[in-house]
Amino acid sequence: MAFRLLALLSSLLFAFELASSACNSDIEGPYPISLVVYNSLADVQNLTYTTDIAYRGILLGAMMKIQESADTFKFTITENPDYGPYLVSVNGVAGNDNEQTYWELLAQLQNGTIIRPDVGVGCYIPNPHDKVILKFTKWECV
Ligand code: B12
Ligand SMILES: *[C@@H]1O[C@H](CO)[C@@H](O)[C@H](O)[C@H]1NC(C)=O
Ligand SMILES: *[C@@H]1O[C@H](CO)[C@@H](O)[C@H](O)[C@H]1NC(C)=O
Repeated sequence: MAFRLLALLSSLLFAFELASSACNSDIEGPYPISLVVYNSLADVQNLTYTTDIAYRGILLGAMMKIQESADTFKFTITENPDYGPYLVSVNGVAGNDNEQTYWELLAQLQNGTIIRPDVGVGCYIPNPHDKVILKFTKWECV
């Protein structure tokens, strides 16, 4: 008797799961990315952080999540009316126009290729397993 009830219950549950998974078939879970803070102008160690990012979530969201959870990661931005958030400083190190320094945004894809996104942190959508690199560096005048 108890067994029959259990069997009925579990088949009901199964039917329910089928129905709900059919409705939610478009839902994609979060995926992991890592973030490397790399100061190419100073002799300091890289810092690496990892987090989960929402399916097709923006990098800025992942950075805010890391900032909340790791007290060794802090950043500041300014809002540009055309291009959104500009990354000014990371962990107290700020870009400086006179010294032509800035935080460059790079991403190492899962297959090793390093790309330089053509958008900033507010628009870049990391791929699953991206290693996002925030590189403090200089720009060259042309
Ligand atoms: C010069 C330049 C830079 C210089 C700015 C140095 C300086 N202080 O002068 C440096 C090298 C720092 C730079 C960096 C980046 N840039 Co830039 N940059 C340009 C460029 C060639 C000219 C801008 C300019 O001087 N306009 C004239 C002045 C008078 O107008 P302005 O409004 O004051 O210009 C300011 C903004 O453009 C701002 N700025 C420059 N780049 C970026 C990028 C972002 C995301 C933001 C929010 C602001 C911003 O800095 C300028 C000076 O203050 C433009 C392309 C173009 N031909 O316009 C790309 C451009 C604006 N940059 C772009 C990008 C993607 C970046 C980076 C994200 C690249 C990377 N992967 O690292 C980084 C920013 C990273 C960060 N820290 O957030 C894109 C933005 C596209 C978008 N929709 O997001 C553009 C359009 C080039 C492209 N790929 O098509 N950039
Ligand atoms: C820091 O990270 C950059 C970018 O991934 C890499 O090129 C560099 O070798 C690293 N430096 C150290 C000391 O690990
Ligand atoms: C790595 O993947 C990117 C994007 O999927 C692709 O454009 C690139 O050619 C690949 N590189 C290698 C070395 O496989």
